[in-house]
Order: sequence, then structure tokens, then C-alpha cells
Amino acid sequence: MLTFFSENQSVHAPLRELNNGEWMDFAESPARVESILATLPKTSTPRDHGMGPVLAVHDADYLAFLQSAHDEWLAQGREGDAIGYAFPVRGRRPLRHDRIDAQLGQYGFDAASPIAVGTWKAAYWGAQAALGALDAVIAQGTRAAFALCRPPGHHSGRDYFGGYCYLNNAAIAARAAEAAGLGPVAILDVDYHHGNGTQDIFYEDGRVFFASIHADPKSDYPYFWGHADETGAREGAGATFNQPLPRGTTWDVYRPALHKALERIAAFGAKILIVSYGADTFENDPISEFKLTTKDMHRIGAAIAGLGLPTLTVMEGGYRIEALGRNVEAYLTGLDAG
Ligand code: OKP
Ligand code: ZN
Repeated sequence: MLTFFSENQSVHAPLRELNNGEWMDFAESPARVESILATLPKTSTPRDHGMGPVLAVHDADYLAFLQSAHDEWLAQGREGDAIGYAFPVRGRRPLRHDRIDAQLGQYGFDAASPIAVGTWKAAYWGAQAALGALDAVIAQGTRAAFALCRPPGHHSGRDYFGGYCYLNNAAIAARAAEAAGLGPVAILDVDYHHGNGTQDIFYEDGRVFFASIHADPKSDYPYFWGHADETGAREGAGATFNQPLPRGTTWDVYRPALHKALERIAAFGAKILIVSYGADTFENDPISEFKLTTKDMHRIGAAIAGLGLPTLTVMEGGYRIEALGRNVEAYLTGLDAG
């Protein structure tokens, strides 16, 4: 499997996050990548595709904020990672603020996603990794490619960050695929958490199908998106397909949901598939509650390969670091074998 990754992605290393009322070590650590790289034969460094494909998804003011936020944090005499604490309630006027704390609230939606010194650089190159993997699917006619994206992307929307995500790698690749004439595009999100950013970006877009299987947002983050009755709007009506599953989900529950998602993607007439792959559905994940095994990761890959579509996988979550490489390897092997 052709894999794309840039060393620049490892410079994003926030110290801690606010979780259940306590500071804990930042779960989305650079060590995740080390675990995955150890199981992959070789990786390629993506070329720099510039800001064009990023601007096709994200607002310019949001991108300017991301690039300057940590400098501004330091300029205010703060130390360490920038983190917000005041968030506007829905319906407030769209005020533009200079104060960094207000901006962190405006553009962020949780307190789990600090902006550290290397955040922009890492996020930028994570998106480039997704674009590099897309190049491989396009130009080299590879059936499947893997972007070892880190930080992850699926919680990030057009103008917001959150859930360890700053740029939406899957969405950036999807728009680039459309621009290259490879559409219609389907995105399948199998991370434990609902991909709210991806959903928002394509919610009114009928040309990109978004299917997600995730922990029920009644019990799990991100709570405010991912419910089964969210099915898209306007031109996008019917092109969003959410399947929330209960905590404790094992393969016998997961499998039929996966097959339903794949059926819908086939019926939509997708010509290319982008998978947001999270290994946090794993039974021993420290922040998640599904019960999938490493063998099930292989089954997920094989089932997806059964669609027979050119497939670009972008890495999302997965936090049991000592098992992460094996889980990713199992998924990719399944994708190759299926
Ligand atoms: C990112 B990805 C639960 C707090 C949740 C944020 C989780 C972000 C997951 N107590 N914190 O989808 O793997
Ligand atoms: Zn996740």
C-alpha cells in the first residue's frame, strides 16, 4: 500500500487536553505515527500542493487565524499551548474579535484541541499527505493509497477546529478529487467518533455522499452531530447517512451497519471512495467504547475493497498506541486482500 506522510506532521505536540473535568496527557500524540510507521514497509513524502486545495474547503479568515494563533498567544504573554475557554452560544451575532481568547472560542468548539507551536505546520502537511495519496490514486492508477494524516481532520469544518482536528483532510482530498474530474465522491467515516466537520462541509452538497458509523452521539462526543435523522439538506438531502451504534458494539453489530453504508455508497454511484479510518473502534482504545478486534479491522478493509472503487484512506483517530500500528496494518491488509 502506497503511504504518504511528512515528518513535518510530528511537530504538532500539545501537552495536555481538558477531559472530563481534568487535565490529561494529549491523547493524539506524535507517538501514534511512530507506532503506525513501524508496521508499514515504506512511505513517500508528499509534494507541496500549496494552499489552493485547502482554500477549496476552509475559509480564508479561519486559515489566517490558525496560522497566527500561537504567535498571538505568545504575544499576549502566555506560555505553552493556546486553548479557548469561552464559546459563543448559537444565535449570537457573528462578531469579529482581535482578542486571542475570543478567537479561540469563535473558531474552536471544544477544549480538547490546543493550538501548539507546530500545529499549523503539521496540519498543513497532513493535508498535503492526503493530496499526495490522491495523486497516487489518480496518476499512478493505484487502486488504493493511504495518507497517514496526523493531526486528524474529520471534526474540522469550513471555519472551525475541534476534536484534535484543524484541517479536514478527507474533505480537502474530496474537493481535489472532484476538481480532477474523478467524482462523484463518497466519504465513508469509520472512526469511533462522528465526523461532524465532514458532515457539515457536504451537508447541502448532493455530489458528495457522506456515510458514517460511529458511537451514538446521545452518549458520546461530539454530541451535537451524528444523529440518525441528520440526512442532509437542500441539494444534499439524502446524501448524508449516519448510523449511530451503542457503546459495547462488537463485529456482529458493526458488520450489518458497514454493509448498509457500502450499499448506499454503491447506489449513489460513487466513482471514488475516501475512507476516514479511525482505529479507535478497537476494544482496548483508552477513550472509546466499541469492542472491535484487530481481526475486525482486517474485515473492515476487506468489506470496503469489495466495492471495487479506487480508494483513498486518510488516518483519523486511534489512541491505544501499542496496538495502533497492528490495527492499521490489519485494515490496510484487508483493503489489499479484499
Ligand atoms: C478525535 B477523533 C471525551 C472527550 C472527547 C475529544 C475526542 C476527539 C476524538 N471524554 N475528547 O475522532 O478520534
Ligand atoms: Zn475518533
